Amino acid sequence: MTAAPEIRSTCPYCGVGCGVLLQPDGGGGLAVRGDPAHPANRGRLCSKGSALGETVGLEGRLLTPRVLGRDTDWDTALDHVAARFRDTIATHGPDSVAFYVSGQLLTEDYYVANKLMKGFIGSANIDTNSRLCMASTVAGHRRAFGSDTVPGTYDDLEEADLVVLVGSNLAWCHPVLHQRLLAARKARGTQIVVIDPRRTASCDGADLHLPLAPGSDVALFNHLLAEIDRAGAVDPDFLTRTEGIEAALAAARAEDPGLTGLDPGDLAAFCRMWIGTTRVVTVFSQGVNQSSSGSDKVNAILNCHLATGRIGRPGMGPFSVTGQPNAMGGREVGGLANMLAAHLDLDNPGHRAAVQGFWQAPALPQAPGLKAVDMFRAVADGRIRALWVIHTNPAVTLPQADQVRDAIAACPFVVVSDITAATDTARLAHVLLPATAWGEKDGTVTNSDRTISRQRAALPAPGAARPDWDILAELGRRMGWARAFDYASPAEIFREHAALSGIAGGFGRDFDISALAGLDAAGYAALPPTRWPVSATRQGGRFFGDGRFYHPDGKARLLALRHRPPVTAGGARHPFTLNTGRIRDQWHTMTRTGLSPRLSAHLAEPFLDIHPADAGDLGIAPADLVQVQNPTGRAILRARLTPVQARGQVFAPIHWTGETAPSARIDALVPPVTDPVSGQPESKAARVALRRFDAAWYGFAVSVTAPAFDSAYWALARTTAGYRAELAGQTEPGDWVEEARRLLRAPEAEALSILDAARGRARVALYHEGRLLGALYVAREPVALLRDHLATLPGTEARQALAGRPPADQPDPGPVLCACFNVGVNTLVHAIEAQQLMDVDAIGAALQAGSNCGSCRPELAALLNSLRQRQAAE
Ligand SMILES: Nc1nc2c(c(=O)[nH]1)N[C@H]1C(S)=C(S)[C@@H](COP(=O)(O)OP(=O)(O)OC[C@H]3O[C@@H](n4cnc5c(=O)[nH]c(N)nc54)[C@H](O)[C@@H]3O)O[C@H]1N2
Ligand SMILES: Nc1nc2c(c(=O)[nH]1)N[C@H]1C(S)=C(S)[C@@H](COP(=O)(O)OP(=O)(O)OC[C@H]3O[C@@H](n4cnc5c(=O)[nH]c(N)nc54)[C@H](O)[C@@H]3O)O[C@H]1N2
Ligand code: SF4
Ligand SMILES: [Mo]
Repeated sequence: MTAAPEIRSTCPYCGVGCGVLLQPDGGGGLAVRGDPAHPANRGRLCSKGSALGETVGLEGRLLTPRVLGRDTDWDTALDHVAARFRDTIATHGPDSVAFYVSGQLLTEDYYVANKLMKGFIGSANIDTNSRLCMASTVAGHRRAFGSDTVPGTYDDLEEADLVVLVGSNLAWCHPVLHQRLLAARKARGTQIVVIDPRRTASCDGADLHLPLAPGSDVALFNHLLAEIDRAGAVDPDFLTRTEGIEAALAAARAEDPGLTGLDPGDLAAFCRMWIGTTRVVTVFSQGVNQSSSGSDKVNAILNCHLATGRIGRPGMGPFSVTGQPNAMGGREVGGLANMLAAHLDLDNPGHRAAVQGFWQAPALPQAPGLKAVDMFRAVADGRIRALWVIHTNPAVTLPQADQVRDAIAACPFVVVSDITAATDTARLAHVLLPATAWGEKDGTVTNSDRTISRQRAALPAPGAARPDWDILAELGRRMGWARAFDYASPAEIFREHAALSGIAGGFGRDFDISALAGLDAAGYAALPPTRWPVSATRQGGRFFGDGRFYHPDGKARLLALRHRPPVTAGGARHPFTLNTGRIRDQWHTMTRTGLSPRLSAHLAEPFLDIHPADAGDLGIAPADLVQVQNPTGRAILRARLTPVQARGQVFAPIHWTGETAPSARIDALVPPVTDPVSGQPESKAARVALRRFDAAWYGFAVSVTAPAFDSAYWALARTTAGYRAELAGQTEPGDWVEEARRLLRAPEAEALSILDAARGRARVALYHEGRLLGALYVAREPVALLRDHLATLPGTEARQALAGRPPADQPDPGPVLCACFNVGVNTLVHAIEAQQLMDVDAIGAALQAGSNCGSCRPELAALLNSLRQRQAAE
């Protein structure tokens, strides 16, 4: 029997939008490899894309609709939702309901959600997690260009001579794009500068790292603009296509570059490099967007590119890399509360009339709806009485997450569409609707460089799960708009979306894919990756090289900007700036990546990175737990002492939740401060106080089944053998053997134990018919154990589990660094020293590490570097 042909699709994670080839195994599994024909990745995948096959199982999936915790059928669930929405609107008006959606929805899903809320319910109360992600860029683009247009393409990163990464950890967050950049650097010597308060994996291989003071990007780029002018590097011809240079320059000259806290020599070197390199691309991401001055940061960067005319030509331009797989598609359909559809403006009566006519909609809102943070404020104070959350987890990821969680819990009617019921948000829903997941659904996504790619189904829809567009359309029909929501396929929706973009094109807007409006089912099925615009007159390419912009006069705007410090609260009582962000191998709230043992091995526990001197001042030792606190909330995290953190700043990852580590919900600490223009929250500059968390006991556990923890601190991760967990508590139980049986949910298990009550030490191994069900290791200080070894034992006959380390003849590989080939740090150090491996490629040749997806290459380089430094010091 020959295998069925591979199915082309797109990775569901980051905005790079890599093409994948899927091969179903016939038993519900999928083999996944990079698509060599996709222009974004040309066959490459990062660690997350490579592990997609480990995340498609049905374990934990929501498979039937549920009303008030009871399984039911679609008719019952949707009739109930339609009735509650209708009643709420009838009693309290259309603005008493809201949708909170996601940049991970497919364009077709998103289009239907936006049409239903803005066109038919008649409210603009639809906002999206893109508010937490891309809103400042959208605002900055619109202010400068008159439209939300990404001018360049990925090729520009390869054709540039200088690439500046501002607030972007490209190595971990857009790994395949970073690999493309590093390959270009090898081929043509591209220079790389990283502008980030902390030293990240993206700094390995960079020429210069500018550790600027948090929130000081406007001061930095204002200084650059003033220097551009002083050096005579402005482009007078291009400036005729812009307005505002004089005011922008006056503001820039008045700025104090000392606000950046940077070494003047480094600052001067950066300006020289930027000014002296025509082919310069400035990449920016959440260090720019997620700020109370986010839109100004964006415009400060755009100012420099406009002043020099370095935009829209090969190898030059500002480049916003988008986070989510369809952040761009969401902007195209107008999914934000202040946008219409097809990049049309909600506040433009002509645009409104055109969309209303096209949709044959009863009413269109005249004013913007509530932006994410305000939307949940309105949920909290009862203005919003019916809420539908689709494909996002706001109880974890919004600022002030504990208060948001409480507001959702108190909302009279909450609907959640998800692929699992085990999320902090889904647990609060009155109605849960099961959506088909990546791999099961069909539609399109647009990546950071405007390339529209198809996601295609390779697996059947499990249980009663339905695609998000289908659920939304069904609700539209049940609310009385049968004709407007009479969709039978995503292809039909895509055609309508493409036709509407033609109307926008008629208004002279950038987003025009009208040439795809006639796509038939076969054409949609076969649609290859296509960069917009796609109209009768335009095909892909770059924007703005010709100096034509989308403001009514056709010109761009430079803005006069001044540095505004992050909005902080707490003062001297909260002396640390809390920076937050991502780690290499997890995706947001981990509902997918957390299922993969390989991905969970990289960093298995939430942490707080802190400078060793700050930790010393506070009496915090490595591996201690730290309590982080401010007026908004608190968290408990594991301390990692590291000089990559500047003094006075700490960093924590965003990924842990009530499901995986309830004390590590980091947004519990982020106050609801937003950028005044974009409404995007300041997610990277909360002020916090720290102190050592005094635990009475610390524990480590491994288990075949999901344990049931309730201690003050716990963090759970998947392993090939089941689970591993870190624990800590404030009161010691009387009997550790019984406690182990309770926590590991094995009340009947046989126990082997070593107990030393006087010193507070306990080791308990639980067996059933000779196989290890789980084990618990406890001490009064953080327990030192060979965790990676112990994590492999559950399910085996391991009699030596109590020893806490492998038998003497079995070397301990150490924490996994290369997820693809499961290579641990100890194995690497040993091989590097024994075989004199000099570079990352040599490591790959010897151990395979780093030779598949390449995501760990920056860490391999850092390891080599630190060994070299150690040797030099010896
Ligand atoms: N592995 C992984 N990849 C992802 C995701 C994921 O969850 N996991 N999520 C995706 C999504 S949705 C997004 S939005 C992107 C985000 O991608 P990135 O923006 O690259 O990621 P972050 O870690 O949020 O933040 C980037 C950097 O901003 C820095 N920063 C903080 N404050 C400042 C400041 O004031 N100025 C400057 N210049 N820098 C600052 C932080 O130190 C951090 O290193 O990643 C996408 N890719
Ligand atoms: N402090 C701090 N907070 C942040 C950030 C930060 O850097 N710092 N970053 C912000 C950013 S940039 C982002 S993008 C957000 C991300 O935050 P969220 O969007 O809230 O996080 P996700 O885990 O991506 O949530 C996606 C949800 O959709 C579900 N899901 C998966 N597939 C499907 C499907 O096909 N259909 C449906 N209906 N559901 C599905 C998943 O199970 C999961 O529950 O977090 C933001 N919050
Ligand atoms: S870089 Fe990685 S996560 Fe992003 S789209 Fe490509 S494979 Fe997926
Ligand atoms: Mo994002």
